[in-house]
Amino acid sequence: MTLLQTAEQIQTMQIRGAGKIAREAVSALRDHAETLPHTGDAAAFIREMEHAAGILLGTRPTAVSLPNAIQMVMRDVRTARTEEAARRILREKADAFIWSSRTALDRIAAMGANHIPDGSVVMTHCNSKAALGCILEAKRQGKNIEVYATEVRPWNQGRLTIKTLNDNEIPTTYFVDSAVRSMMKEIDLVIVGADAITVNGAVVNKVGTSQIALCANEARKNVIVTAETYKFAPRTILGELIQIEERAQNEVLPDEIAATLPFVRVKNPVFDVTPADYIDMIITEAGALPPHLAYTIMREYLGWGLDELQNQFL
Ligand code: RUB
Repeated sequence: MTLLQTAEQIQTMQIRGAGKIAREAVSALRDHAETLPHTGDAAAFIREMEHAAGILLGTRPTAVSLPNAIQMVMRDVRTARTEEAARRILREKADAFIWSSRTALDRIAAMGANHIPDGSVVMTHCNSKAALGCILEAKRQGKNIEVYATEVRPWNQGRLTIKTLNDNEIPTTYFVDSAVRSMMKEIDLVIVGADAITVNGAVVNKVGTSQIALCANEARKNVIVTAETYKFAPRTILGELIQIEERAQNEVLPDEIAATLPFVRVKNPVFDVTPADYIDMIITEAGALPPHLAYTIMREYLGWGLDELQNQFL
């Protein structure tokens, strides 16, 4: 698949989910470099790779895993002195990112499974590889668990989730998003993924997550977020906001119906923000942390200490 095809598939959601988007984007960058002729001109090679990175970055705005992954791969490529060095660094960094991303999922699954007691009923929302990993690991350990999964309008990612759960013989209950509050009394805890986590510990995830967290808070049920450290958004330290993707209105209301309703406006935000107060724990590969330790992750894991921050303002 070419880089443009990968970009198109991310944009049209054939490739989706924050972790997968990051891994596929990094693979596309690595494979794109292989298609470029060797000219000995490092600057030209780096320019072309920056252009390619820009195309990938323009696909979807919310999942911070995408810019973080591209930055991890491109950072040292930019300072390479020869084309061959730039190519080698790019290959090594891309492979390292993909490997560490998979390892992170395994560690999160192991830690998350510890928080799913035998006999419990877990609610999940959307289709998160990190969240599902914990549920599958709990099942693998022989725990008797059940899952409540939402439909996830308008893209119905819940169908992907229930397919995986069914394939793994996990008893699952499927329901429309608006039934979340009614279902709260039947579940024990909530586990979801994340597209971005801000410095104040707020979690950006599939729209509807914040309503689930609000209902869980009311019902005194724990909300666990599972997220690899590259889902933390260091630039929120500088006051940058996470852009919430708004997709086309015809994903919600067909054009032919909308055409008959000239006074009706359709909004289609695909993510929302859950404040830290509604989250009990964020499970990362670095450990299970309370959300207010988000800055520690940014400093220790992503290298955004106070020195780096000051450099941003110079
Ligand atoms: C996917 C979504 C997922 C997160 C985490 O939204 O909100 O919960 O991306 O997923 P979309 P993962 O379907 O719009 O991409 O844990 O797999 O990274």
